[in-house]
Amino acid sequence: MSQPHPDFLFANVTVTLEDEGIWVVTLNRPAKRNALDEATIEELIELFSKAPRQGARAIVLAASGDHFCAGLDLVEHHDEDRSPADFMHVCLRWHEAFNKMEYGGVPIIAALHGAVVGGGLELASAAHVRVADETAYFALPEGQRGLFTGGGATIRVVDLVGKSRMIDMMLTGRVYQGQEALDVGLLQYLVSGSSLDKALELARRAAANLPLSNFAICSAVSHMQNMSAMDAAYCEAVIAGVVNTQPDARSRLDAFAKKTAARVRPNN
Ligand code: 1HE
Repeated sequence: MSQPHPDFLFANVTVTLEDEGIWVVTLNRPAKRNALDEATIEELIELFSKAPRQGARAIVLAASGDHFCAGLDLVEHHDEDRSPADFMHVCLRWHEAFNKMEYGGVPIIAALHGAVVGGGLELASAAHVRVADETAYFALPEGQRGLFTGGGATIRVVDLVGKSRMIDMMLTGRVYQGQEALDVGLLQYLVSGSSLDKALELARRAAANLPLSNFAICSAVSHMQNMSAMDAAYCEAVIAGVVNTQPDARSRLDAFAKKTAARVRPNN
């Protein structure tokens, strides 16, 4: 069962409903390498603002064509000839979209291929899990374009790879791909087949968790990173108080106590 979501019939982003409450969100402007123009960002804001309240259990973020996303729409940026204030507001809309993703409480698994560059990497880094195939490559070409990041890379890409690597990527145009991209932390899964298939498999696994647990995992961890250690520990206790006593967890605990629940085992 895969059908278009009737509430999100957008021009640049398609949303389909799969089974088990999984949504597949696909950037759908391949002729422009899925570059992010203002209209696309507004679609992402609407979608990721509403998804947590509309029953999404997990979301796969994918893209059509040969590339995941070429970042900021440079042609629109050139044509608009924006003022500093105009572009500040553009960036604030990007932050709105990406914060809704990171803090929204619904697991988002990005299925990456081809170019994941500039703002495309900023978008991917707002997902909770990144899966890439062997065609995927990662770069921050802003320095070469006479630009700077504006969609959260100074926060999220630094979180992934560290300050020095991000600065190197921007200064020198360094491109990461394959095993090296995995090793530096740009992604969590590198697959030889389809990143979309793997992302769907992971989304199904995440969707089998209780929604309140996923809400905590996919919002609280990020909020806590912004806090002092003392405040984060306090917040963790309060959230665990709510999540770990949820009535829906009782049957899972009961199954463990009765030895019918799966045990945690090594992979091989
Ligand atoms: C675009 C864009 C774009 C392609 N904005 N239109 N981002 C970049 O610096 C990446 C710029 N793009 C590229 O390096 C390449 O296009 C790709 C490696 C992604 C793909 O290469 P290729 O050979 O498949 O495609 P192409 O021939 O370069 O482009 C095909 C079309 O897509 C063409 O349009 P057409 O109408 O002439 O056919 C391109 O203009 C269009 N296109 N990329 C607009 N980015 C909040 S601050 C964020 C800062 C940034 O993200 S800086 C941007 C970094």
